[in-house]
Amino acid sequence: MKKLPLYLLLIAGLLLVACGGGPSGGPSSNTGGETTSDDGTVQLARELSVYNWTDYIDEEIITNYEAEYGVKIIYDTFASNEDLLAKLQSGATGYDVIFPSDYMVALMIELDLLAEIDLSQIPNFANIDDDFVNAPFDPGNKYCVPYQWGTTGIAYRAGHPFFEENPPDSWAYLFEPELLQQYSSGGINVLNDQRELISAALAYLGHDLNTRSRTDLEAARDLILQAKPYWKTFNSEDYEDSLMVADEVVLSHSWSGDASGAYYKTYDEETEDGNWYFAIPKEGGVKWMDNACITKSSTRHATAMHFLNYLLDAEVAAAVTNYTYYGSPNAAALPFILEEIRNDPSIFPPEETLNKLQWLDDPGEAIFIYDEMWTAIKG
Ligand code: N2P
Repeated sequence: MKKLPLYLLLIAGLLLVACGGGPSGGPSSNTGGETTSDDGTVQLARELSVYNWTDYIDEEIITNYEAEYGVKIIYDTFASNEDLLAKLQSGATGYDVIFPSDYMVALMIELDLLAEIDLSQIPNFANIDDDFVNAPFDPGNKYCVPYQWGTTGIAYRAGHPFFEENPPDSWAYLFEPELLQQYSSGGINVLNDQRELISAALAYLGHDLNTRSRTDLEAARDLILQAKPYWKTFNSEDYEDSLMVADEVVLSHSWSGDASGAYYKTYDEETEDGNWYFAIPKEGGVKWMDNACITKSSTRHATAMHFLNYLLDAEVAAAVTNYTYYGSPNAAALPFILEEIRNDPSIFPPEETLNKLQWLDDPGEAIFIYDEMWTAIKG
């Protein structure tokens, strides 16, 4: 791990003493706040509140940070960008570090929900691959650092008689009744995620995934409503384990890492194969990047940046990917990523596959149309 500038560097022993909550009161009786001494030394806060996607970090990464730096992490999870936004907009001010995706970063910047970061305090930012720096949704990385990236496609049960003959290669496998009839009795899951599900429908219809057209979005809604009776579940949280690994479904709209996770968790040494395969539909779809950002309301900004820097350490970032099976934007992490993950085209797809995929943008005012369609879909 690269050394932090001296004034941010915490001497763990000192912190433990300072935070012991001794009878003398003063800063040490402060439950979470940081303190800055006259010489500019920042002592890390006692606590940091981190709000991340479900099942998106190896717990050991958290406990290691707590043990090494004496900061207690209050960890909470959300299921979608929209849930995260709703939480912040409902006035929740306790969260310090959050993990919005690309389009949601743009929206949150606009809504003034994010605090600017100081990259000079995040030396491990130098570990990030140039391809992931300075993304259009956050020019100059003024607000966020890249955390994980991936793709969205279709996971399907290997060995299923229908899929053996007809390997899913199109979003038709999620939307066309003639196909759905052939395997829906085995269970089909879709991501409980409004941009993702609407994007899959838009891709199948040949529309721009960032369309602002009401006509396009209504067509996507209608396609979804026609297929919905064939779907068993809307789940984007624990579908990997509770539905795919558990064989409760035979096909799922899926994020790359969850499909790969299901493959590795069901891997059989004898057959040298896992039960779940992942396909990127020929019509294309979404590629996404999730980011670590600091809320505007955070009162523990220096500690939050310290934590961001920790996440960007090469070995820590590799441990994240070795747990989540998502792509890492951290170039320095690559040598520490398990070989089977590094060489897995479902996780790190070839250029020609990536070129078929689109990043999602902040839809501007059309967000209200997306919300309206989603309400109709879920109703
Ligand atoms: C993992 C969540 C993946 C995040 N459970 C997709 N943006």
